[in-house]
Amino acid sequence: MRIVELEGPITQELVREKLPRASVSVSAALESVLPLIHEVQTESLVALKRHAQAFDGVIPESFRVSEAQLSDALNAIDPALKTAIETAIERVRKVSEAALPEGFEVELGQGAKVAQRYVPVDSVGLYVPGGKAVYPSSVIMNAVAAQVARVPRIAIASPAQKDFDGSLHPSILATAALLGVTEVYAIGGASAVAAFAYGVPEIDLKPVRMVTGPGNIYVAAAKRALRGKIGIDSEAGPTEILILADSSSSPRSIAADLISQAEHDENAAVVLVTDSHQLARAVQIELEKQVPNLANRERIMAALSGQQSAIAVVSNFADAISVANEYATEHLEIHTANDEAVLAQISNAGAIFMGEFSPVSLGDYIAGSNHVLPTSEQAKFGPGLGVHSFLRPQQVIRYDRGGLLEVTDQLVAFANAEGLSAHGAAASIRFAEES
Ligand code: HSO
Ligand code: ZN
Repeated sequence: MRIVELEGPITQELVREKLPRASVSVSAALESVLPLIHEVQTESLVALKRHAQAFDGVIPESFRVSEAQLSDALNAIDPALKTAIETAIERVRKVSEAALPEGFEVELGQGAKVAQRYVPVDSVGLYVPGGKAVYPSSVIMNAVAAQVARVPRIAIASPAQKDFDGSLHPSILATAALLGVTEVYAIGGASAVAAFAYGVPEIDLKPVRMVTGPGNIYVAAAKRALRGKIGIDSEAGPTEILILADSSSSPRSIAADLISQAEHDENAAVVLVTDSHQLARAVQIELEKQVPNLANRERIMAALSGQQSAIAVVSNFADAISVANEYATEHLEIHTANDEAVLAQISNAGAIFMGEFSPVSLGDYIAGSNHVLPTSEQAKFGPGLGVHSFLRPQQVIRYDRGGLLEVTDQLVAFANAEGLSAHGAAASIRFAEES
């Protein structure tokens, strides 16, 4: 991994220049995705069959997964994995429940109340990739948040697998079964997003209101194309980790955590920011020691040696914190002599992992936090996925006669100023004699 010296002042421009993300162009993928979406909209099941043959190499016997297939997968799952999935579901559920917003009512005067309530969307389609990455953990993160938000209908789609007779990967099926999600489809890629948006009458797939979940660049392009017709979660770029560490930290643990996220993708962005040259070198040595023994070493090596990955050495720790804030990483780890003091100065990060014993992989699976997080600086303005993603705050206005009367003159003054006298009349007419 390259070492780059960063001299203050630390600006957004400097950080973008010295620590650039890999460039991944969703807009280029749009061109090939738009015809696929149109075909699903106009030809429905016929298009799904053609796309399955072309992209998944197999046409599933039934695009809707049967309840028997779900329970078979659950019966066959490795018991240790089953326990892990159950623990993850339980912990993510507890945290999601605590995150449920409560709503409120404000009394603004006699007989003048405004309340806010949270209403779930009525249906969600969760897309689950089926290619090189099979992530039952992502099924949990999306589905549990939607369940705790009380979304009445949750459906899952994932590409048909040639190796599993055109059905889905068993770990996905077993996870769906453990979550109690029974509406599951063997439909992949952009076609799945389109099927969720437009519905597929022949297999009784009704359109959903929102599509969430990870996917490759074509899935991201399909979500971008259909946004507005359906709601989507934020667009996910390649995984990122930034570690803030001082000389008190453990190079071995830090190297392992950097590697863990490099394992996802050649384009994963892996960054260490430190004020210690000694730590920088020690982490480099650790990386060289650990990487060759790992199953995914080639992908890891590609990510670590990419331009998007670096060890940034700064001249003081205040600059390190500024780099982290300007970079606005998906995952931030803090390994310092005083992690809480550093946390207090962090504004921009998707999720923050405190100290040596809170690695990102803990959050990926079983901490109880959600692992669907903002990438590509989106942490500067937006959150990751959670119960809030599936809830709409709605305001409820409750004024009685006295409450309205008290502000009618002011309302009329406003309306006249905007040249909209009918607006004013809509209030004042209630208090005028009928002529
Ligand atoms: N680190 C990924 C999530 C994940 N890791 C799934 C393992 N499985 C993006 O936050
Ligand atoms: Zn991960």
